[in-house]
Amino acid sequence: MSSEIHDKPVVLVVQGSASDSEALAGCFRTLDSLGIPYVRRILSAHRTPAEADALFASAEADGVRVIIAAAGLAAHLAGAAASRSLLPVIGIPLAAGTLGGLDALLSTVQMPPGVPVATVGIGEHGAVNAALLAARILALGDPDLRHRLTEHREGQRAKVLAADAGVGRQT
Ligand code: RP5
Repeated sequence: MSSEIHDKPVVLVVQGSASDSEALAGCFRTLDSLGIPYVRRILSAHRTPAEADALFASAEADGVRVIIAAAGLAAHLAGAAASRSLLPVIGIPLAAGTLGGLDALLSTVQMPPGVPVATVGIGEHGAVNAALLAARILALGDPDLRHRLTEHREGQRAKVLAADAGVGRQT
């Protein structure tokens, strides 16, 4: 299992538009930093429904273990993935229009029972958490990745404690 995870892409990241790239930078950076191989695609559930459907339908057979789908506005991409595949799907709602991402959040999170999407927060912070959530899922079968996740968490802790040490304390 462990070697399978290291040999080929195990995360499929699909974004609904090229315009979503900036918001997703942290997702890709986090996957890279944890050494998780991924495939990145740009497909839309509304503008390229046939291509998106084919991608999701074949993802598991292609070796993918977790799908991350990011879209803005009436975001249907994560739901489309979850309806076509039995893989765990993580949805990232993006702020792309006048509603600041609330539209995408509700479209992504309010799935009907039977078709689950694990929805993270709106935008770039959610994008980082999507990568970390995918990593936690994969780490269930990959002790090396679990170790890297532990180090990542320790790094976060050290950063906060260093910041705390750098400010004056009231006595
Ligand atoms: C969504 O519509 C995309 O995910 C993007 O967030 C938004 C706007 O897309 P573009 O018009 O910039 O291609 O489907």
